[in-house]
Amino acid sequence: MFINWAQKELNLKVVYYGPGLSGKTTNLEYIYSQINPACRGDLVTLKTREERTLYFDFLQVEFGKIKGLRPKFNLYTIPGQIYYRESRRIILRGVDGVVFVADSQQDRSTDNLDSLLDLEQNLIRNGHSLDTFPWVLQLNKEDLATPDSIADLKEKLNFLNVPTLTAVASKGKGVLETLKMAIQNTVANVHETI
Ligand SMILES: Nc1nc2c(ncn2[C@@H]2O[C@H](COP(=O)(O)OP(=O)(O)O)[C@@H](O)[C@H]2O)c(=O)[nH]1
Ligand SMILES: [Mg+2]
Repeated sequence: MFINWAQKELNLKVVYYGPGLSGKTTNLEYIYSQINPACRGDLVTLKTREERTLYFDFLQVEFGKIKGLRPKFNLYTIPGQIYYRESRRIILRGVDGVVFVADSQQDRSTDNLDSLLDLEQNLIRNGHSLDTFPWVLQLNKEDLATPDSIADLKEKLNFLNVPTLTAVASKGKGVLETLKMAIQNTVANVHETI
């Protein structure tokens, strides 16, 4: 969180976390395509040749008012692949809220869990932890899931009973709903601190 009192701006950082290819970039692309250009900045995406996220994607959106301040939500994605651990740590610095984008396909179950544990470790490094930090769970790729895999994911990933939504990010389903929930969650938490 960063407050620019001269500009009456409240900057909040929301990070889309999750294993590689779960749909984090797709979420930001859809948000970018749907939000009035007056209320958002450019979508900055750094990609490798294989079109996987190398460092991060970034998008800034502006909504409403909080205690007379204009909140700007800085949305970031992390690179999910194991070897970008250092990038994830850097991106998580100063984080105010997290959207965990899980891949609902049955064979990604272990990858989801590994990524959630990685998030927990990195939150702890920042003085937070999953059980007190504002985060929401998006079960993405619902179109490729079986009823079993959704139930299994809820059991494995939602042991803390956080707000949970299913989504098909590639079709825009559940994307704005997830963002709204993440923003509400994050704002409720900062309200206590400003
Ligand atoms: N079938 C399906 N494909 C999806 C969905 N969301 C994303 N994808 C695809 O999954 C791939 C990886 O998505 P991407 O956003 O790059 O993943 P990231 O690594 O988490 O950023 C892309 O080909 C997307 O089009 C979804 O809900 N359903
Ligand atoms: Mg990506």
